[in-house]
Amino acid sequence: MSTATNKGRGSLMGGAPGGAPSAAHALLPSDEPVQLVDQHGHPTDDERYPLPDGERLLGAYGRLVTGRRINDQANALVRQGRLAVYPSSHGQEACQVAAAVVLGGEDWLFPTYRDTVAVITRGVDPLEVLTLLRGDWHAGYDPYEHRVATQATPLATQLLHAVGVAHAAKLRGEPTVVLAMCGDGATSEGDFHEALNFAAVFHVPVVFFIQNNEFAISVPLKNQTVAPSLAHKAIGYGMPGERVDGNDLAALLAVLGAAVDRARDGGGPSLVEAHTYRMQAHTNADDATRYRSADDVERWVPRDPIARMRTYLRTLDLLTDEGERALADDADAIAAAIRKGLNTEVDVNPAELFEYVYTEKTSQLREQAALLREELARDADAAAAGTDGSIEGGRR
Ligand SMILES: Cc1ncc(C[n+]2csc(CCOP(=O)(O)OP(=O)(O)O)c2C)c(N)n1
Ligand SMILES: [Mg+2]
Repeated sequence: MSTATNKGRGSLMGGAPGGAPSAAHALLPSDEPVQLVDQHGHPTDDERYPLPDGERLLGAYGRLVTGRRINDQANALVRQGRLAVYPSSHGQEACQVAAAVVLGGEDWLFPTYRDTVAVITRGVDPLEVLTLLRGDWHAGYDPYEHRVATQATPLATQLLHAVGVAHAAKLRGEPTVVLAMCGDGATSEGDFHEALNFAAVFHVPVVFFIQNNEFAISVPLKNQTVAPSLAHKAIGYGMPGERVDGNDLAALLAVLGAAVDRARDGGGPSLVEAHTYRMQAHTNADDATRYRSADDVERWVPRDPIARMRTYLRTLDLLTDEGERALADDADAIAAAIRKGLNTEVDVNPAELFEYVYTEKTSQLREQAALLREELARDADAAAAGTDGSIEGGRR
């Protein structure tokens, strides 16, 4: 549908909807989120950002298919007791894939606990990523290898770390851009404010990417903010904000790509809000039926990010039956490797719990480590003697 707001240039393209009447207006997101391919798979007449070419979309579409398969597989592994927890990004895969593929090798990604698919799309081994959610290692991957920070569970803390890395890159004269992800709920944290303010004042190359999936566990967006949108918060810091359909892969690639280019060209930070929906419970530990209805969720089913891009690419004859089969086979192979890896028992050394955090352990940690060593030694003795080492077993 053609509206006055989807003409002109987007705020990340150096303009504002309909032509900016003032510098302040140029920072504002438009009223309607950017949408380049609608939910039926048809291109829109939104002219604010260029539609990515078919080949680029096809490549990213393959990542969507894999991302969905990884979400399904991880959920199944939770039910089988192989993963302790999994915050699924089912329905948010377009955000996950776009956040990773708009970055170059020199850039950094700062993800949250929900962004497993983004981390894998960036190139980190799926097994190493999921190790964290199995609970047997501090973080399963080396952040420096693919320039992906560890997945942050404390809300919004990663935004400050991201700004620090971007600031350092700028001081060193490196071309690095940092993309920092957070949820709608995280925008209520003080760290969100501090990160955006510091980034704007020091003009650092960082893109803040909010996945607004309408919930922070059970708290709906309306209890989180009464701002016109989360992207409108950007103007308070003096950076441009943009709103994008978070289930439209094409729009996400265009908008996040423009934000990254802008940061790399010395344009400073920006804030992108993707409008999406958390289709599944917060995690397996949450019962979402207690605070939202099945109808609420149903409404988002037709907006699925994978179905619409599939229709678009099939209409252009870029995606064929054979191509679809190959993508499904690739995704199955990744899922099979995840199953195999996570069904293999690993030898965990509990003493490692005390390693890798402090160069020099605190006195409490030294004490606790000693207690654990004693307990492990007792268990080993008990095992050798054929008893279970417990009080009931007569050893303590
Ligand atoms: C500082 C902090 N406070 C509270 C929590 C508990 N907590 C974990 S996830 C979550 C909801 C976050 O919602 P949102 O930012 O929208 O991300 P989503 O889970 O929807 O991706 C909360 C409150 C936490 N992890 N960290
Ligand atoms: Mg949320």
